[in-house]
Amino acid sequence: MLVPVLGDQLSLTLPSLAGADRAETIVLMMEVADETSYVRHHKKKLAYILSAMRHHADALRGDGWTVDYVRLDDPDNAGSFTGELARAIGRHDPDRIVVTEAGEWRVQAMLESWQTLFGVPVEIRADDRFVASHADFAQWAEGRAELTMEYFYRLMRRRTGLLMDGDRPAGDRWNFDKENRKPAKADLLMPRPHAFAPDTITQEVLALVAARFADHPGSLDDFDYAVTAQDARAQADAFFAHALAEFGPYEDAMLTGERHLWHSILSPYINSGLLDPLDLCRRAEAEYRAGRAPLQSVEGYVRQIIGWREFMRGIYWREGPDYVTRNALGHTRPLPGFYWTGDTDQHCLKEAIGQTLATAHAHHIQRLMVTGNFALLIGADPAAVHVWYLEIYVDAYEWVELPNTLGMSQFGDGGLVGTKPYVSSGAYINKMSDYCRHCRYDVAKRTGDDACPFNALYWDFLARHEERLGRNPRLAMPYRTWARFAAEEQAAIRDQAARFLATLDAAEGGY
Ligand code: FAD
Ligand code: DLZ
Ligand code: SF4
Repeated sequence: MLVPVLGDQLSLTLPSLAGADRAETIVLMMEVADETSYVRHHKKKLAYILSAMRHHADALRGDGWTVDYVRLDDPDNAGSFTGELARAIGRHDPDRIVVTEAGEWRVQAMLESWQTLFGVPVEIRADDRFVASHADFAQWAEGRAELTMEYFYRLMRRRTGLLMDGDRPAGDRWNFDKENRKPAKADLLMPRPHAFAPDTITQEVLALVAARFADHPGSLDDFDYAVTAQDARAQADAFFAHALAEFGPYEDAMLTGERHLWHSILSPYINSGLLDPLDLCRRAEAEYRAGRAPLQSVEGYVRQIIGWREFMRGIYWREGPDYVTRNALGHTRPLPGFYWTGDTDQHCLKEAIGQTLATAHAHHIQRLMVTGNFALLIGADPAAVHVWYLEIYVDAYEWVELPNTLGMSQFGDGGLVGTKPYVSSGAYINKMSDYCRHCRYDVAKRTGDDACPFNALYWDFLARHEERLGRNPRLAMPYRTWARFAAEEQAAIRDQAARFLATLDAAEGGY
C-alpha cells in the first residue's frame, strides 16, 4: 500500500495512516516544483514547509514507517504530485493508494484523477483534524439566509464540549469580545515566542531556498520557526504559560517594533499538522479551569480556532473552486509595489509589511485592519490581494487564506463571510496602536499634504459604493456622518482621495 503524505499533512495520526500495517506500507513524501512555485511563496514559508517535511519524514521513520522521500533537487524529480506518484508506482507497484483529502480544490482534483489515471484503487479519506466535516458544515448552512459565524461557533462549542458547563456556556455567555479590544503599551515583560536555531536539516533547506528561489519575496535571515512537533509543542507551552492570560484583552492591539504581542504564533504548526488544534483548545480550557487564565482570553482563543478557523474551511469548500473569482465591488486596481518592499511613508503599512517580509507572519489585526483595510480602500483587485496573502504568510494555504482575504477582508463575496466591509479611517488604527505617533501623516486630518491617507480613502470608499452599501444597517452611522459633511468638504475629500490614488497608479511595481 502507498500512502502519499502532503506538505500540510505532517501529523503522525493522519487518517490515511490509521489502521495501516507498517510492514506493508510505503509512505511517500514529495517536494515538487508545482507546489513550491504555484505562487511566489515567501522564502521563509518555503524553508519552513520543506524543513518541517524533512523532519516529519524522520519522525515517521522513528515511528516505524518506511518513508520514500523525494527531494526537490533530485535530478529525476517530475515536478508535480501526479508525476511523482507515477514514478513511485513504478518503484513500489502498490496494490492500492490511501491518501487524506487535500486542503484545496487544485490538489483535491489531482487526488481524484489518480485512480483513473493509474488504474490503481485510490481511497481518499476525510481529514479528521477538523471538528466539522464538509457534510456537517453543509448541513448547518442549509436553508440559512445568512451564515453567521457566531451561531456556527456555538454549535462547535456544544459539539466539542469546550467551555461548556452542562448545556450552558462557561460564564453564562458565549462571547466576551466586549471586554477585549484594548490598546497595549510597550512592556519589557511582554512575552516573546521561542526562537529555534536552525539544525543541519534546516540549514540545508535554507541554502536550497536561497539558491533556487532568490526571486521570491521575503527574507531568510534569522529563520527561527520550529520545524518539529516537539519544538512546536515547546512554543505552545510558552504561549500557555506566558501569553494566553492576556490574549483576549490585547487581541486587536498593535505596537511599533512589537511583532507578536500576546498572540500564539502557532498557526504555521497547526495548519501543517504539527499541532492538533483541538488539543490546544483543551489546554487553553484547562488553564481557565485551573484559574490561571481568565475566561475572556480563553474564550477568545477557543473562538478563533473552533469558530473562525472551522468556519473559514466550511465556506471554502461550500463555495466551490470559483469562489476565488468573486469580486462583488468590481475592484481592479493592482496592489501597490510597496507590498513587496515595505517602502512607504505610511508608518502602519511600513510596520505591517516590513515585519511580514522579515518573518512571513503578522498578527490578525495587522492583516485585517492595516494591509487588508488599505487594499480594500484603494479598490485593489481581490484576486491580486489573495495571491499576495497566499504567498507572503507562513501559515497560508488556500482553504484558510482565501475566505479570510477575499471574503472577510476584501468583501469580494459580497457579504458572505462578513456582513459589512472591514474598512476604517486612520482613527481605528490610532485607537488600537501607537503607529500614528510615529508617522509623518496627521491622523486627525482628512485633507492637505500631511493628512492621513486612510481618512480621505475611507470616505471616498463609502461615497463610491453608496449604491451598494448605503442601505447596510451596519454602515448607517458612517453614511449619516458623510451626509452631514458640507458639499465643499465632501468634494475636497474626494479630490484628496483621487490625487492619492493617481499617485499610487503612477508608481512602479505591483500586480
Ligand atoms: P492567534 O492570534 O494566536 O490566534 C489563535 C489561532 O486561531 C491561530 O493560530 C489560528 O489557528 C486561529 N485563527 C485566528 N483567526 C483566524 C481566522 N480568521 N481564520 C482562521 N484561523 C484563525 N490564518 C491562517 O492560518 N492562514 C492564513 O492564510 C490566513 N490568512 C489571513 C488573511 C487575512 C486577510 C486575514 C485578515 C487573516 C488571515 N488569517 C490566516 C487569520 C489570522 O490572521 C491568523 O490565523 C493569525 O494571525 C495567526 O497567528 P497566531 O497563530 O499568532 O494567531
Ligand atoms: C505549500 C507547499 C509547498 C511550498 N511545497 C510543498 C511540497 O514541495 N510538497 C508538498 O507535499 N507540499 C508542499 N506544500 C503544501 C501543499 O501545497 C499542500 O499540501 C496543499 O496546499 C494542500 O492542498
Ligand atoms: Fe497609518 Fe494614517 Fe496612522 Fe500614518 S497616520 S500610521 S498612515 S493610520
